[in-house]
This record gives sequence, structure tokens and C-alpha cells, in this order.
Amino acid sequence: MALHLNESQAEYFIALEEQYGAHNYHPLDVVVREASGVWVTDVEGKRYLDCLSAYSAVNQGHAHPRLQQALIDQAQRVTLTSRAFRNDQLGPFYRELCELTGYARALPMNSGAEAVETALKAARKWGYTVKGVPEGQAEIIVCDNNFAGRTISIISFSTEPQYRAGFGPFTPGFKIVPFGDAAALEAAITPHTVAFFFEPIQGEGGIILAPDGYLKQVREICNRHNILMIADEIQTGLGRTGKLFASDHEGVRADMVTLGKALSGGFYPVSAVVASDEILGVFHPGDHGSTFGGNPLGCAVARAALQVLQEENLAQNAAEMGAYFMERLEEVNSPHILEVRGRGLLIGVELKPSAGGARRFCEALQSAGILCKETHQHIIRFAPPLVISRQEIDWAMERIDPVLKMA
Ligand code: IF1
Repeated sequence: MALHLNESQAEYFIALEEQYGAHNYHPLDVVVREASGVWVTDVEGKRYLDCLSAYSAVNQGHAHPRLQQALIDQAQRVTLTSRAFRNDQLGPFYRELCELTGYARALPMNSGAEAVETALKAARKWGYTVKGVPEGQAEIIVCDNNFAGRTISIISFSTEPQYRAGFGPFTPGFKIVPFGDAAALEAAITPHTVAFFFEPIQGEGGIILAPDGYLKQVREICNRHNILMIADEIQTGLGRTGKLFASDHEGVRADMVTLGKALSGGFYPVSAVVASDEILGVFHPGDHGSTFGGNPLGCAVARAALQVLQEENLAQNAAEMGAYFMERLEEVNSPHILEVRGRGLLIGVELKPSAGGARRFCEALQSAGILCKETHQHIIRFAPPLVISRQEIDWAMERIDPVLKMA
């Protein structure tokens, strides 16, 4: 380990991570010390504009003072009771989340993957107890190129070989259809199908938008076959695409929605499933739970995160600033760019294979003061916090433009 270095040098922290940590990530070598709004500062004092937002977990901006205060205030009262007892934050969080989203009930968890697992369990049990599918025969249809987390059941329906390699045997009961193909969805339905689980825009899949009208077709197919339409809005929800939910762009309401990430504004792991009484009513005491799920600290932070989202009109800002950001990116005259796509502030720039891969552009952007992350080798994701201003986008574009044109 680089013992001769000190805590003002990035290499010191990188060496510690390399020596003591599992190597399950390949991060950029930027060592962050503090952050605020869209800005991040590393241990050497260099400032960057964050265009990843911790994968849409800090929609409200880094270190938001309202969220900080909610965390501090609640931490001085009580942080965890377990669900063996009640607390004075969970009920208000339930009401505020249900009123905002328009669903009757919520079930709180911690990570996004736990919310996804909760939704899958609810769908299966709804299938057996409400729809009448024979016990143990439930089928759930998912899309290729999905990303919904890292648990064994979730990677059981992943189509990304690396997410599955070495982790079998896999959980049965899932069918995979092409994203965006309503006919393929209908063809895959059997009397044992209980749900269709999808992302309205595939984030990790490469900022893949469905064809116009797809969600409406899915809604109609799910109605006709009495199967649950479950939208994973963990990355696309809570204002990221310019509306509360990405599904709102087509005016389609899923039967059940998974939420996470920005539900706590990046301050504390808080996730949830929202759905009707009939669906979440399948859970009886003792069926399902988690030590930290619905804890008062997480609920207090999530309540503030939802208030900030609404009071600062972050979805509207994402719509306006996203349109401006995409317009500026589309003006970049670079031989490397294949396509600029996205919705709101979930934007992907797909590069031609001849560009040599997105990683080198992300490293060049880092040197220029912009933090991005590549996805699927050729795509650069631009997803800044939803508080970004036009001036900050202009500052970013002064640096992004030359990088996208580099040899
Ligand atoms: C990693 C990806 C993004 C998600 C959707 C559920 C989850 C995620 C749509 C699970 C989580 C995170 C996981 C993180 C990186 C990041 C990611 F690159 F992995 F795929 F955002 F695109 N549904 N996505 O995007 O939520 O359990 O992580 O709280 O695993 O590297 P989680």
C-alpha cells in the first residue's frame, strides 16, 4: 500500500480500496471528499459536475440541506425500532407516498433489489390467491436487457452473461421477451402468467426507450389477460424523465411500481413498492419484511425527499433542462456520435463502434471536470441531478463538446 502518500492524495485511497476491498467494480479514479448540488469535489480539491447522480439516487442534488436537516433531526430522536413496534414516521411516510403516487398502499424496504423481490413475491402470491394460478406454477414475463438488481432471483432473469456467470443455479418461473415488442409479450402469456415486469426506459440496458404506444399496448394486454403490469421506476421514477414516473409520458398506470434511489435523495437506502389494496393485501403479518424496512430515520429522510421533489418542481426542471441538454448534445458535430437519445435528464449518447468504446471518453470527461459512466461499452450516460441549471449545462457543454470530438 502507498504508505508514503497521505489523505490529500487520491492514490492513498485507491491503494486502500485495491488492497482491502473486493474488486467488484472498476470505478473511475476520482476520490470524492464532498459534494453539493450538481458539484462534487475530490480529495485534491478538484471540482467536477456530476452527470451520473449515483445512478439517479441524488435527483434532489448532493447534500440537499432539507434532507440533511431531516436526517439530523430524526437521528437525534430515534433511528430504528424494527417493525416489532410502530414509530411516528412510517404512517406519515405511507400517506405522503400514496397520495403523491396515487396508489392505495405501500410496502417499505431498503435497496431497490429488495423492492423488486417484494414485487415479485406479491405478484406470485396474488397469482395463487387471487387469480387462481396453481401453487408453484406462477410465471413472470420480463424483457431482455433488463437490470433490476443483483440478488440471485433477479439475475435469474437477467440476459447479461456477466451478471449470471458463476452464480447458478437460478430461480425458475421467468420468461424473457424482447423489450418494446407487444406481440411477443402477448405470445408469451399462458394461464400461469401472473405479471409482466419491465422498466419504462431501460437504463443500464443503454437508455433504451420503448416505441411510442408500447406502454398503452402493454396495459391493454395485461387487462385482457388479467396479469399485473409492474413498472420498475427505481431509476426512471421520481422526476428523472421529466414526469413523476416515466410511465406518465404515455398516461399509463402500472398495477404495481417499484421505487428506490431518489426516494431518499441519496441520503439513506429507502425503497418501496406501491400498489392497490388487492395486491399488497396478499401480505399477512409474518409473510415478508426486513429489519430496516420502514425505519423512522429512512422514513423521515424519504418524506423530506418527496417534499423537495414537489416543492422544487424537479420533474418540470428535468423536462426543461433535459430538452436543453439533449438539444446541445445533438448540436455537437462529432464523427463518433451514432445517436443522442433519452427523456428528461436520463440521456444516452451512443458512440459508433469505431470510436473505440465509451470508457475512454468518460476518462477524458473526468479530466475535463465532468463525471459520467459508460454503459454497455458504447454509450455515455448523462444523468445529472434534477436541480441542474441552464448555466451549469452550458459549463458542462464547454467541456463535453471537445471531448466528444477528440480523435
Ligand atoms: C450496481 C446498473 C443502474 C436499477 C433498476 C433496480 C435496481 C437498479 C432499474 C436495484 C439499480 C444500480 C445498481 C448499481 C449500478 C446501478 C445501475 F448499472 F447497475 F444497472 F442504475 F443502471 N432497478 N441500479 O437501475 O437497485 O438494489 O442497486 O438499490 O449494481 O452496480 P439497488
